Amino acid sequence: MDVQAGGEGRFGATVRGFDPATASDDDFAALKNSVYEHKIVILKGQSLAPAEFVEMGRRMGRVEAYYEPMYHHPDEPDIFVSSNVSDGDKKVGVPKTGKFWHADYQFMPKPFGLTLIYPQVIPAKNRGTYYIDMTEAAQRLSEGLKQSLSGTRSLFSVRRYFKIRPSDVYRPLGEVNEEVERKTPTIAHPTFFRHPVTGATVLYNSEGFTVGIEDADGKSLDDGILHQVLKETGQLDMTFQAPGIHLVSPEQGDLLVWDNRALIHRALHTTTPEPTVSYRVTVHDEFPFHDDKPL
Ligand code: 7UC
Ligand code: FE
Repeated sequence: MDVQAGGEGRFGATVRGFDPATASDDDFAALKNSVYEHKIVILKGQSLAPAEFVEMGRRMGRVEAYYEPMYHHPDEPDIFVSSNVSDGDKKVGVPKTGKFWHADYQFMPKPFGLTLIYPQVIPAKNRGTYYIDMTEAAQRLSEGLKQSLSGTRSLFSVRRYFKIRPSDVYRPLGEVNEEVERKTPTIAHPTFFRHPVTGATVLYNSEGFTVGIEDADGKSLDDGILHQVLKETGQLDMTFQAPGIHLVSPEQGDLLVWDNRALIHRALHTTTPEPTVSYRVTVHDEFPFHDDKPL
């Protein structure tokens, strides 16, 4: 396996010559170390069937299927399908997923440590995903904001980006809302936590899923503070030119693995009617997601 940091002028590292079918446990451990070190690794030249992609995830930790079945691959429920393509008259997966800044499962009590994305059909225009390294963003925050956030917890909910399911047609919106609050109640994570592998301070916050911030006594901080966090980290910049925003545009055969503690991401969806399909497997690594001790 050949790891090249910043290969091809890109964020993260590029890995060539990694074959999941023949890789040893040590090879997988080395790959995971590269992911924690570089935050995102792009494995080149992959050609995996859906079951092989899931198997690769299993070599990296405990795979967890998405909680809403409408995203599942018909043969491999552990694969989350983002797709605007219909298979005959059967729709597979969900279109326009993740088109907002977030970390995967950030609204759940135990988010995934690692996300694997394997693009299947790549559009020619407007392809890829934006990333922000929130360990770097934590360091860049203004001193005043760092102080306001110190020792706080951030509150998370999926409510603003929960997708209406086909079975929700004709249901009252209030009833759907109640179901979302019951199944995925608002939960808290430390605003700053220590990354269990790298020891870096992670700023755990996103425009998509953070719904509030509270101090150690459970008292809500002014909403202006959350706005300032989103602004200083670049999440409100709709030109995506802010320092710290990186675009990764994969090509056929690329498989991306990223550190879902350190990075937030935002999908760039094509505005043209081009087909686009991407498979995702999410994995809990062997470390606690965080130690639940706000810094
Ligand atoms: O449809 C979507 O954008 C899915 C999103 C609400 N959740 C992805 C995740 O893993 O948190
Ligand atoms: Fe995502």
